[in-house]
Amino acid sequence: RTVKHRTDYKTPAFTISHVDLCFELDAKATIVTSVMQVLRQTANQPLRLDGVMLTLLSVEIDGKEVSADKWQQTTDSLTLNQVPDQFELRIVTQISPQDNTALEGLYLAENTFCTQCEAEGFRRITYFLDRPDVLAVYSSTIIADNSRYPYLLSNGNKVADSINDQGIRTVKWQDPFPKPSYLFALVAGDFDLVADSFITQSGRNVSLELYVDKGAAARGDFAIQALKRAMRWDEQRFNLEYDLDVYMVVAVDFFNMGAMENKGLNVFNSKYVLADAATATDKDFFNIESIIGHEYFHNWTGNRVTCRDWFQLSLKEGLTVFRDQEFSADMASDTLTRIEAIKVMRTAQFAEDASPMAHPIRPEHVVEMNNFYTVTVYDKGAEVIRMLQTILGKDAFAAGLALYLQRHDGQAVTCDDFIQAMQDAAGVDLSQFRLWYSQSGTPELTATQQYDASTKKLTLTLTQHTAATADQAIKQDLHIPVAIEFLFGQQHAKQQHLLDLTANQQQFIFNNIAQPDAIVWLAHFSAPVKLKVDYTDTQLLQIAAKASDGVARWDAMQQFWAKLIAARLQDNNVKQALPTAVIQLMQQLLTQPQADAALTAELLALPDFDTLAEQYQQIPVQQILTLLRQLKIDLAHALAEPLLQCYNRLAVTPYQYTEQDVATRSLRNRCLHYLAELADSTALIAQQISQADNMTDSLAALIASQQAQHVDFAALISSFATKWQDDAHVMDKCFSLVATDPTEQVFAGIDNMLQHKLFSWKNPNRVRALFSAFSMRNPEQFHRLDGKGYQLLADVVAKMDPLNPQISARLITPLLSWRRFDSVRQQAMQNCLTRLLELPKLSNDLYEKVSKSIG
Ligand code: BAL
Ligand code: ZN
Repeated sequence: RTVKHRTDYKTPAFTISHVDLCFELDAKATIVTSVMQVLRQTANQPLRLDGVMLTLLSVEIDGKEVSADKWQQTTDSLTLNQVPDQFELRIVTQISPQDNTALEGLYLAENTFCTQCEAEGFRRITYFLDRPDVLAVYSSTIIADNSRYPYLLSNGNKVADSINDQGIRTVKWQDPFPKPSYLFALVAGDFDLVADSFITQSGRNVSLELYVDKGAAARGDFAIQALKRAMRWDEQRFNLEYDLDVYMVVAVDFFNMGAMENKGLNVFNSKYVLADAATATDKDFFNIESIIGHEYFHNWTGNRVTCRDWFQLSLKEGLTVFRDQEFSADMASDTLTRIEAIKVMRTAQFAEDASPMAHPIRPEHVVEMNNFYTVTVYDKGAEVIRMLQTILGKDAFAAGLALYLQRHDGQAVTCDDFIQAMQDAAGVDLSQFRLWYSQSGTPELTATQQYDASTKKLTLTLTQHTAATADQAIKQDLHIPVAIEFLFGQQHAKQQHLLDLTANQQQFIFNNIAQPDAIVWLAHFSAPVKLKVDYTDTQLLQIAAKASDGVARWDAMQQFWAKLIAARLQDNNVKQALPTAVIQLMQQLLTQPQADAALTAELLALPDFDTLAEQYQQIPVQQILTLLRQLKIDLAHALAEPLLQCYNRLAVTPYQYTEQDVATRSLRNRCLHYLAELADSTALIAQQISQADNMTDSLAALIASQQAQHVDFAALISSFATKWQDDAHVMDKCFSLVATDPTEQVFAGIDNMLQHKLFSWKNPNRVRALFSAFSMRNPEQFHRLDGKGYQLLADVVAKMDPLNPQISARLITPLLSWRRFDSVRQQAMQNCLTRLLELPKLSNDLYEKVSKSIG
C-alpha cells in the first residue's frame, strides 16, 4: 500500500482554472461531463488525473476526440501523455450513485443524491486533479426528473433554471470563488425549506436556506437561528463577513461525518441540524450550535484560504475548532464549553498519543487521508491555536489572523504560512512554538515549589518531558504557556500569572510574596499536557472551593478523585470511608442556591473511566470500574438528604434552551444520577419520566436507572422504544442506551436492536449509535475478560469494511491500543486484529490502522 510523505510535496504539473460540470442524474447510471480549462505549469510532464470507480466514456482535447491508445488508465488514474500547454479537456464518465455505500463522491440514499468530496471523494465523480492546491472556478449543471428531485443544488449562485415538456429540470449554478475540488457539492432531492435572511455588517442581504426532511421544518428553527448568531459573531469577533448571496445547509441522515463546509452549500448530518425539546437533549442543542458555527467559520478559515496539501489539515481544522469553541463559549456557558474541550483532550486525544496511531497535528505520513480526521488534528490543533492566543494576547492574535487571511486570500497554503503571519503581525519569534506542529505526544509537566519565609521568596520549578511515541522516538523541548493562580487562604486573595516554559527545566522566582496556600497550575488547561504536581487533598479541595476560575475548580475535584482512586487501587482497598472534607464540600455545593448550577453539576461529577484510564501505563480496567461504582454508591448514601433537597428545590419549568435552564437541568440530573443508587428511587425516576416535557430529562432518568441497574429499567426502555419507534434520531439514542447496558444483557439487547425496522448497516448514524456506544461507553462489557466484547466489535468492523471503510476504520479505534491492557485482554484483542488483517480485500483505511497496531 502506498505511503505518502509530507516532505514529498511537489507543485502540480498542471492546473485547472475553470471547470464546467454537467450531471445527468440517474440512480445507477449518472453521466458526468466535465469541461476543464487546463494549463501546464511544468514542462515535459504527462497529465495524470485522479479517478476511482469511474466508467470512462470519452475524452476530448480542444473539441477533438482522443483515442484510447493515447491514454493509460489504472484503478485510480487516467494519464494523457502528450498534451498542449493550454487546452480544453472534456471528459465524460458514468457512475452508479445507488451502489455507493461508502458515502464518498456522489451517492444516492433515501431518494436524495448527495456528495461528500473531502478529502478525496471528487475523484469518484470524475477524473480530475483532485488535490487542494488546484483552485478552479466551477459551474455545475444538474439535470433530473423534477417530480422526484424538485431541489437541484450546488455551490454558488443559481444562474439558470428550466423544465422541459417531459418534466426534466435543468438547473445551473455558478460559484465565483475559485475552490479546490474537495469543496464541490451537489444535492438533489425533495425537502422542506426553512428560509430566512441575514443582513451583513456592510448591509448586504444574504438568503439563508435550510433544507430538511419533509415534515421536519419546525425542527430546523434552532439551527437557522444559530447560523445567524454565528454570522454576526464572526463579524464582531474577527471582522469576517459572508461573501455569497445565498448560504444553504442541507440535512441528510446518511453521512459519514458531522457536517461538511462545501462553499455556499453545507451538507450536514441531520443529527446536527434537527432539534426540538421533545427529541433533542441540551447537549444536542449545544452541538448543533457549535457545528453550525464550525462549518460557517470555515468559509474563511478553510474555503477562502485553504490547505496546500492534506498534511496541512490542521491549518483549517484546528483553527476552525478553536473558532467554534470561542463562539460556543460566548453563546453558552464558557466554563462548560472549556470543560468539554478538556475532557476530549484528556480522554480521546491523550489516548491517541499513546496509541499506534500517534501523529503530530501536522502528520508526516499517511496511507489513507480519511484516517487523519482525528482528535489530534482537530482538538489538539485547536489547543495549539489557543496557546498562540494565550502567548500573543487576544488583540495580537486577531491581528495575526487578519494578516493571514489578507495575505493568503484565494490561496492554498501551509501551517508554516499561518505561523509566519502570526509572527509578522505580533513581532515575536515563534520558531520554538512551531515544534507543536511537528512533534507528537503528550508532554508531561512536573511542577514543584519552594518557599523561603525569611526572604519571602517563592521559587517555582517546571520540568517538561515528552515520552517517545509510536511514530517518533526523539522529542524536543516545547514552548509551553503555563497559566497559574496563587490562592492565599487568609486574605482570600488571588494572583494570576503566565509562565513561558521554553527549557527542559526552568525556575520562576517571585520576590516579596506571601506563601500561597495553593497554586492552580495550568489554569484553564493553558496547554495540552499532563500535569504532575504533589497536591495535598486539602489544597485540591481549597482550589475546588475557592479558585476564581470554574475550570480550575472542576479540575481540582477531578484530580482529588483520581488521586483517591489511585491510592485505593494501590492499597487494594475499595471499602474505605470517604474523607469528611470532601463530603462537607459537596454538601455545601448542594445547599448553595445562588451558586452556578452548571458548574456545581460538574464539581459533583466523578471522573469518567476514560479519563482515569489515561493515567495508567497499563489500564486496571476492573479495579477502576469497581472503585468508581463504589464511590458513586458511597457518595449517594453520604449525601442522600442534600441530594434530594437540591433535586426538589430545582424548579421544573416548560423547556427552554437557555443557559440558566440548561444549568438547572444539569444539576438536577446529576442529583438524580446519585439518587438512583438509593433504595426506593424507582418512583423518583418514573416520576421524572412521566413529567418530563423534554428529551434531556427523559434520557437522564433512563440513564440513571440503567447505570444503577434498576430491575424495572427493561420496562422503561421498552416503552421508550415503542414511543419513538418511528423517529430515527430518537431511536439512535435508544440504540446507544441499549448498547451501554453494563450487564451481560447488552448482547441480547444489541441483537434485538439489529432487527429494528429503522436499523440499517448502510446508515452510519445507526451503526455508530449501537457500536460506538458499546465500544467507547460501555467499558464493563466491552472489556470483558472473555473477549466477547472485542469479538462483537471485530465482527461489526469486518461486516462494515466492504460497505463503508471510513466507518469501519473509525470503529476499530478502541482495539488498536491493546498494549495498554493486561495479558488476557491483550491476547483477545490481538486475536481480533489478526483475524481482521487476514480478511481478503481489506480497505486501505482499516489496513493502515490494524497493521500499525500489530505490526
Ligand atoms: N471538513 C470536514 C468537516 C469539518 O471538519 O468541518
Ligand atoms: Zn472542520
